[in-house]
Amino acid sequence: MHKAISRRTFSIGLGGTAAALGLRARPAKAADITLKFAFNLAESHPITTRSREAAARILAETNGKVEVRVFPNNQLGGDTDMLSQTRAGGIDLFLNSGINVLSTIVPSASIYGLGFLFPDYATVWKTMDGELGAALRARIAKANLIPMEKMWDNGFRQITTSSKVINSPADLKNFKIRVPVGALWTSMFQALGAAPTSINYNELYSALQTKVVDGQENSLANIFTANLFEVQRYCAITNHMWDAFFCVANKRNWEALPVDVREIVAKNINLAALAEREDMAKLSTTLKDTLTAKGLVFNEPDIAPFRAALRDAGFYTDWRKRFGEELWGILERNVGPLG
Ligand code: X2X
Repeated sequence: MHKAISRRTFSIGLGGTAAALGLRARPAKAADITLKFAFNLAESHPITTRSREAAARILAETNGKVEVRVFPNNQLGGDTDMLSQTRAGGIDLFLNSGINVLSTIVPSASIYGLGFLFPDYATVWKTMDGELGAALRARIAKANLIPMEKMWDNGFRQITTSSKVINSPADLKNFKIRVPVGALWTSMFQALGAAPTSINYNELYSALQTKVVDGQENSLANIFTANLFEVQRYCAITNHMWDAFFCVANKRNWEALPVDVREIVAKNINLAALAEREDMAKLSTTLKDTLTAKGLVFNEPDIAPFRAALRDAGFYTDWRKRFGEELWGILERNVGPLG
């Protein structure tokens, strides 16, 4: 974080000029505070659009004094690198999935990625905006990362391959698939019989192109916005997990901000997350057609055998022990009995 003046004495005036400046406002002079906001998703992803919108609102509402600089598309490094920078304070605000690198610091943050957990978005948001989300945010805060309240949707995940149609767990046997860097992801695809490799998102396209791996799994929004359809041929609609991002702030940098600035930043980031969820819901109605037109070939396997394979491999029993009874109990109260 860059600060031009002492934060102890700095406080913004919440005058009518904010509205007068409008969302297109640019600071006439350099902002007093600049915050770096970074993540892995592509420029055209709704998360990027909505973060830029939040940044414009924050600038306007602070009369040009607080500039949030948005760095999408791994501009500041891959996820592992961005997480280190966030912990060190070089990045102020980091958007990352609790199942992804964030789980290397806060393992329980990945619990919502358990296979075949959520039947629909109604259950997703009831759970994550409710008791489970609060419990995970409390655990993240203990790791000196301050989580904003609302999660950003990263979508239900589907499996793509360059080589074959995935119709049953047997088709995944020894299949070389990329997964993000998180223990739950590796464990899940091992339990399904595949051969997962952890690769950060910034290296995914080239890993697929050079056939380091033959497939990957992601939301249709990411398959589209990261151009993965160019290097993949088949897509199985498995909805095997749902993912979302926490926005976490470096604790020291966050607490150095004046309280009124914190409020404006948090409010606009949370509003942006809610708007982004709507964007994703709208996009989900058209993406299959869009990607079909780009040449991706879809199939819709019966998911019961995939679920059974996870159960039989002891996946749920194993992770229940790792997550512990408290979180497991909260989860089951929201989604019903697991395993
Ligand atoms: O790395 C991925 O696949 C992505 C973009 O979906 C996540 O950050 C979990």
